[in-house]
Amino acid sequence: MLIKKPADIRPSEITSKRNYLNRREFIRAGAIAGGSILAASAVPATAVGAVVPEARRAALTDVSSSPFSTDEAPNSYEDITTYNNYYEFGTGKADPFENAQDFEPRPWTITVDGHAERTGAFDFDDFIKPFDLEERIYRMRCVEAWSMVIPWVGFPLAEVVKYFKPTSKAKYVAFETLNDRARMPGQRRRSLEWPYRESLTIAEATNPLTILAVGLYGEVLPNQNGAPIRLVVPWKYGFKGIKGIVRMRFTERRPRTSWNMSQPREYGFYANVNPNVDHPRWSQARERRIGSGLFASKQQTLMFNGYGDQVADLYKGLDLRRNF
Ligand SMILES: Nc1nc2c(c(=O)[nH]1)N[C@H]1C(S)=C(S)[C@@H](COP(=O)(O)O)O[C@H]1N2
Ligand SMILES: [Mo]
Repeated sequence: MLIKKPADIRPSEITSKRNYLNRREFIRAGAIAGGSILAASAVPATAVGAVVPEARRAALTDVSSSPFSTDEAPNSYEDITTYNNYYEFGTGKADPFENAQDFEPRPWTITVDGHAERTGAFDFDDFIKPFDLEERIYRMRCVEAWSMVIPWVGFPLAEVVKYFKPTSKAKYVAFETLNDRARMPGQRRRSLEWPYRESLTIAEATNPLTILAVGLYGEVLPNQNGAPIRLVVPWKYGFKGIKGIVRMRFTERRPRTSWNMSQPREYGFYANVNPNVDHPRWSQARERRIGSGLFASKQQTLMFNGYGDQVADLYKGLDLRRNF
C-alpha cells in the first residue's frame, strides 16, 4: 500500500485552483466590508457541491483550505488509519483496520427526523450535495490520553443544520451509527449498547469548528475512520466524533449517548477536553502524541484541546467540574 507522508502532500494538491481563488476573492471582500477572515470562511465562496467518489482512496476535488486548521504537523496516514477506536469492528486499536477492510459504505442512507422543517431519508450523495468541501487540520484528543493531528475533509455541521431548518423546539442534534451486525462484526458482542449514539446541543452543532467529515488526507474517508461520514468536534474528547452516521435527529430533550450510558461517572455528556478534570481512573493533564516516538515526553493537554478562544463562551456559567 502506498502510504502518503505529510511532507509529500502540499495544500495545492488538495485545494483546486478554482476554489482557492474564489476563497481569496471572498476573504478580500470580507476584509473590505470589515468582516474577519474567520467570519468569511464560515460561508462558502461559491456552491460547488460536495462529491465523494465511491472508490477507496479516491482523491477528493474542489476542497478549499480553512483558516481553522492548526499548523502542527499532521500524523502520518499510517498512524491515522491503523490506530483507531471503532467498537463496531472490535475493541483493539488494530481491529478497525483489520476488520473494516471489506465493509461497503454504499449504498448509504441518512435519515433526518425530529423537530425540523426538512426531514426524510436521503441517499449519501444527495445528503452531501448542498455543501462545499474544506480541509480542516485538527488536533484530536482521545479520552484515553493520546492525541493525533488529522487533516480531515468535510463541511461545517452548521451548514447542515441550517439546511434542514430545525424548529424552535430543537435543542439538541442526535446522531446514530449503522446498526447491522452482519456488516459490523464487533456488534455481535455487547461491548456497548448498539447502535452507537452521540449528541450535541444546537449551539455546539452550529459552532463553526464542528464538521461532518467525508475524507482525510485529501481522499475518501477510510472505513476504519468512519466512512462514509462521521462527526468531528475538535474541542471534545474523541468519543463524541461518532462514525458511520445513518441518522440525524433534532430533539427537545437531551438524548442518551453511548459512553455516558455505559459509564456515566467516567464519561459526561459534554466531554469537553479538560486537563483539570481527571477521569476517575487516570489523569487528563497530559497526553501522548501518537507516533511521536517511544522516548518523546508527554505534552500538556490544553483546555478545550486548545480551541478555547472559539468555544469557551458556549459554557459560560456552567460548572465544568460537574458538567464534564
Ligand atoms: N460509531 C462509533 N464511533 C466512534 C467510536 C466507536 O467505537 N463507534 N469510537 C470513538 C472514539 S473513542 C474515538 S477516540 C474516535 C476515534 O476516531 P479515529 O479512529 O478516526 O481516530 O472515534 C469515535 N467514534
Ligand atoms: Mo476515544
